[in-house]
Parts: sequence; C-alpha cells; structure tokens
Amino acid sequence: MSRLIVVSNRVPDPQAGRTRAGGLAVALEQALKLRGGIWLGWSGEAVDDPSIEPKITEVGAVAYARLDLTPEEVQEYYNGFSNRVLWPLMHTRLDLTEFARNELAAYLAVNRRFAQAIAALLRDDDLVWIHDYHMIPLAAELRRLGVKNRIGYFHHIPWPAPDILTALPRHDDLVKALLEYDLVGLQTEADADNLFAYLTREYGLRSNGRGVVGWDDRSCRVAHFPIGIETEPFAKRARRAGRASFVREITESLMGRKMIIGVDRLDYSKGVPERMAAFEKLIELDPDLVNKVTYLQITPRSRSEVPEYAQIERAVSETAGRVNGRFGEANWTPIRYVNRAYGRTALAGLYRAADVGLVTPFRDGMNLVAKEYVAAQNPDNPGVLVLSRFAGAAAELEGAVLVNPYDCEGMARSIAKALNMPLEERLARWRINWERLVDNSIDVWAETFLVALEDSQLSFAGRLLGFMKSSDQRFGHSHRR
Ligand code: GDG
Repeated sequence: MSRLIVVSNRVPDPQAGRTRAGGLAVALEQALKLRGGIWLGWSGEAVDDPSIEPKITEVGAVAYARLDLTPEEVQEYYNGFSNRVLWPLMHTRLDLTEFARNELAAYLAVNRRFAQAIAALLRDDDLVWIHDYHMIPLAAELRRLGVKNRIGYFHHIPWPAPDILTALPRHDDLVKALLEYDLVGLQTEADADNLFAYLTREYGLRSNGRGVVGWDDRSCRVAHFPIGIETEPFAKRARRAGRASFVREITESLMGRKMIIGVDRLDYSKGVPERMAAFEKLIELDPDLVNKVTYLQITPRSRSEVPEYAQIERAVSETAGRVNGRFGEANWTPIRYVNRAYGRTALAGLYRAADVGLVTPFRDGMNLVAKEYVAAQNPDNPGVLVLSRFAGAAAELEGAVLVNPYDCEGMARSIAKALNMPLEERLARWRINWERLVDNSIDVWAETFLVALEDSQLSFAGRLLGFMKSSDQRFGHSHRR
C-alpha cells in the first residue's frame, strides 16, 4: 500500500487536546495511520520570518508537518483570496467577492511554498491527497517541480455554475491548475455537472463517459464523493451524552417545551438570520406556540478578521434580539443564541434532545451538521431534520423535510409540520436517512476516494483511446473568453 500525504490548509497539533476534533480530522488520521504518511499544512501561526521547512512531529506512523505563514500571507492568502474571493464565489455570492491581484499573488506564492515543502518529503510511490479551495494550484506547482506522483484533490464546498465562475478574473488559470490533478472529487453530482459544463463551454472538453477529461498528455478524472460522518460512533456518543449533567441541565430547563436546534459556524452561507426570521414567522402564524417551543442556536465565531463575518455576527444578534424582544416572556426566551463552541459530546447530546434539527444554508458543499443530527437521534423516537434544498446533503437525505431558505413563510410552515409530525412518519423518514449514513460513513468516503486515486493511473491509459476533443480546442489555442 502506498504511503499517504494529506495536505490541508490547517493541520491539527497532535499534542493539543482532541476533544473537539471533527469526523473529518479523525477519518484522515485513520487513513494516515493505516497507510503511514504525512499530514502537511499551515500551523495556524503567523510569524515574521517563517522557516521554509515544516516543524515535524511524529506520532506512530504519522508525521504532522506544520508550516508557519507571515502575517501578510495570512491576510492575503487566507483572509483575502481564500475567504473573500473563493469562498463567496463558490457559494454563489458574487456581491461579496472582493478580488485583488496582490491577494491572488499571495495565494499562488503560499501554494508554491507548500509545494516545495511537500516535494522535499515525497517518495516516488506516495499518494498525495489535497483538501479544499485554499490549495487548488498545489498540483500544478508540484508538477512544475517535476513531481509525477498521483495527486488527488477534494473540494469541500460547492462548485458554482459556469456563469458565476467566469466572473472570477483569471478563472481559466484556476481551472487549468485543477486539471493537473489525477482525480478531482466534488461533493455532489450537481457540483461535478457544473465543472463539466464549464470545461465544455470554455474549452470544448468533454468527459469520456467515465468522468475523465484529457488534453495533451494528461488526464484528470472528475467525480463526486459525498462526504459522510463517523455514523455509528457518533450515534453512540449521543446515546451516552444523554446522561451527561450538561445535557440534562439544558433539557430540564426547557420545562417540557419542545426544542429546535441549529448548529453552524457563524457564516453568511448558513442562513442563520433568515432561519430566525422563519422561527419568528412560525410564532406569528401560530400564537399557541408562545412559551411552548425553544430554539437553541449554537454558532461559534469563525474568520472574525474578515469584515463580512463581523457583519453577519451583528445581523444574527440583532435578529435574535428582535424576536426575543417581540415574543419573549419573563419565564421564556424564544431563541437561545450562543456564540461559542461546545465539545462534540455535548453537541451530540443536544442534537438528540432536540425535536427538530434546523439546517437552512443558502449553499453548502455537504453540511455535516445535518448528518450528525440524524445520527444522534433516538431510533425509537427520532426528531425531524428540516433541511435546505441547497445543501449537498439534500441529495442524499431524502427523509428530510426539504425547504427553500429564500422562502420565509415556507420555512415557517415546514417547521410547524416537523413539530407536529406523528411518530410513524418521523420513524419512516429517519430510517431512510439513517440507512444513507450507515452506507456512506466517513471511512467509506475516504477509502473510496483513495481507491479511485490509486486507480487513476489506469485512467491515464485513457488518453491512448483518444478523448472527445479536437486538437484546435486545446488550451492556449482557441478557448473562448
Ligand atoms: C465545510 C463545508 C462540508 C459546529 N459547531 C461546533 C462544532 N461544529 C462542527 C459540526 C460539524 C462541523 O463543525 C461543521 O461542518 P459543516 O459541514 O456543517 O460546515 P463547514 O464548517 O462549512 O464545512 C461543508 C464540510 O466542509 C465537510 O466537507 O460539509 O459543506 O462548508 O462537524 O459538528 N463542533 C464542536 N463544537 C461546536 O460548537 N465540537
């Protein structure tokens, strides 16, 4: 089995406590332990004169290689191009996309630096697995250094429609860099279709029917690999968490009221103020719900240095304040809004205690909260997942009550339906979702991606069969602008 090199923007510090580690970190660590290898990325530190060599900590068969960035790089590569250009663009928020050439230059320079650090550690047979939009040009930089290893990329966030992507200055460079990977994994079929639509429209490239596109002497396979969660362990954690005093205190404080839960990083893509407005509409439509239902919204801060995140924080606080001021009573706070992170076990217990899980992003690559909510339910008396049709998870979780986050009243009515749903229907819907989660746990996801990457060398042979592309449509010749 080949050694595995995982690259992501952040690498966990193996010496730090891991109680908050999410399913993705755990699954990647498992794959690394199995194959032996290296996890390389940013340490999270900003220093004036960072070493070009990573700090390496070995734990068993896994080496954690952590690189520092300069404060300017954090500003331009991370807060700038990654989070003020690619993040909003990929979430179809052109209104928030703030392109600046110096930030693109920093993004490319950081990727070049990461590539040099990886190349120095690589062996011929290593498999390289790169994660997310911070690192799109990494394979191109590695190829420039002569690296011939199999390199895969997984895109955790949505891939937008071609019209949106072409609004990015130099979009063609970004996509050409993407095609330097042997395997590009997206969350959903719709994301993969968007990428193929771009490739056809801009370059006349078409898939060979197995998701492989080729040009000159290279080929790249594009496929969807919906990410999962650690289904059974998370369900077990939720069962145990019910006994924890923290969870018991919260359920007792509800005094028999129903509970709705929302858990999201504080991000404008998650639709939190609009969800609160839908809860407000729910009470407006059905005043009998006054003092009968509590909505707990857990929203840890993220990317606080990016201005749009300060704005969304204000919008969420103001909306929660408005609803609580309008409907609250001395003995009832309709929305309990918490601005901090909880441990994973506490979270699992709270999901289980909630009658409704409210997940209403405007766009989301997958949304793991939706899956965690389902996994945490009591199989004999499950709660109902109310899920945005624009979350990647909606393609799999057919048992959810799907909503349109742009339709406030529609969401309110769907929440009412979820709160009143009879046990039989709750059970039927939950079972459909649970089976999906069991079949596609995060271990299955990681292994499926890695097997496809190992096989991707075979697809190289595909170029001998000829691709559905004529020579005058090659890069640099005639692609449309
Ligand atoms: C990106 C994509 C894609 C949240 N609050 C707390 C906490 N969390 C954990 C959740 C969940 C994770 O954070 C959030 O994952 P999501 O998938 O919901 O969203 P993003 O952070 O935007 O993730 C997304 C994902 O990548 C994976 O590919 O699904 O579409 O945007 O696991 O539980 N964890 C703890 N305390 C909290 O307060 N411990």
